[in-house]
Amino acid sequence: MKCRKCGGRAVLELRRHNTAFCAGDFLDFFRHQTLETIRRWKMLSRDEPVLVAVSGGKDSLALWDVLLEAGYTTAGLYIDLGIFDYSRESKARCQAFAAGRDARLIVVSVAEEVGAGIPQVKDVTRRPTCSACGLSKRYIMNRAALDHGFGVVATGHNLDDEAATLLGSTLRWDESSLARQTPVLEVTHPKLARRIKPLFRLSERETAAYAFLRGIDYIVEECPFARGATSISHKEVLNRLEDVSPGSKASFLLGFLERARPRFQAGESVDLRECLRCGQTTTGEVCAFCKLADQVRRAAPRSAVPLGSAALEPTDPAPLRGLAADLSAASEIHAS
Ligand code: Q46
Ligand code: ZN
Repeated sequence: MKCRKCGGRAVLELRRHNTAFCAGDFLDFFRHQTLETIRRWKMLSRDEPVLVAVSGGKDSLALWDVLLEAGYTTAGLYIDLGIFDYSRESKARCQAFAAGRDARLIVVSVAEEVGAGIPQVKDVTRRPTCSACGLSKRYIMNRAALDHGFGVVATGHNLDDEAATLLGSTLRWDESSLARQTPVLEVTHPKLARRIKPLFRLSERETAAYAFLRGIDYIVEECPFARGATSISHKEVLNRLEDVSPGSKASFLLGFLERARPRFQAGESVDLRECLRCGQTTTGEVCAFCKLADQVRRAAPRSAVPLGSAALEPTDPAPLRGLAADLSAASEIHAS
């Protein structure tokens, strides 16, 4: 297999683009796709500082790497969810990445903000774990951006993430999620930072290959709470479709963004105001994050296990689905 660009030995075949690249040309392709996405979707201007939400995984660290290389002014934001070894190891990866590039990393701990880490929050609220976690992450991302003077937050969502979210929302015909699914969430209130997803046209396999070829040390295990998530089944279904018809994920997502989303967006109007307690945006009087923190506070005296303790740490190995996917991308590179 030959590189389409230089004719040298290719290390990765991209069936949906009907092409293959050597290591150097693949890295250029990846950077170009990311920066072109930023330009075409008007995500960022050249001199606009951007806060990059990093989880320690391949996608967000690959994104930060591309933005740093391209000369953007960035800081990383790591949100410590307090999820046992997963959080300890992912935080260490982010700190090492930042230290190795002399980049600024802001760390915010959910336990300090809400009163307990995500595993303990899960025990005191009726919300599904990922819903409480997602709410906390969105809130902290926005507040950290405003507190530190960033008007925009970038996340590492890739094509597989976005296509799986779209499939889930479509299966439920969740019109408000469909209206909000976009790679650029524009601000509709002065207290909101713009949210952008510059990797949304690159697949999980491509970000794994980029991180591997760049020597980025990222955490391959997924969060233990990801086990059994419906988004994983949606990704598997889409992977099967992609196998028989390369390009399916991209045409599903891009077709939606171009042709269908404007119709859902038209019916969506939300009246935002400021939370009476914290000043962040909400549709009611007190925001969902403040209510969550209240629930945790009320539960603290009743809890048998001190909130914030790691006594409930699971003994099962962390799910290795991410590892399997990444190894297959890496072994393709080795084998070729
Ligand atoms: S939402 Fe759920 Fe993730 Fe939070 S609890 Fe883990 S799996 S980290 S993307
Ligand atoms: Zn609030």
